[in-house]
Amino acid sequence: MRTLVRHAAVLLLLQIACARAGVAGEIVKVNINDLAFSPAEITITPGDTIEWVNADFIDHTATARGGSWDVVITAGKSAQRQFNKPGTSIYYCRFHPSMTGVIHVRK
Ligand SMILES: [Cu+2]
Repeated sequence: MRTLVRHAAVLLLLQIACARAGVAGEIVKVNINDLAFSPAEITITPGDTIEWVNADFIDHTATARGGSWDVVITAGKSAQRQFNKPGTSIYYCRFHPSMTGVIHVRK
């Protein structure tokens, strides 16, 4: 009987650990194609990571207006950034300022 209780306790701890790991978030992809972010506007959960996938043959950046963050996405490669704080970020490409995107991080 005691071993059963112990097993139940271990299972419960494992479940809590897995639930915590889930808080680390998901990877959400934003494609870059023909000088445009797609989707240009996206809503994510705190702890999620945006992965920009650059399918163009030229380098791009995802740069926050105001410059609080900056990610360089080399031609044909991808790059990531995690977002933890709720709020809205408007970003653009430093090399092609007409490329813009919006990230909403839910509360
Ligand atoms: Cu660009």
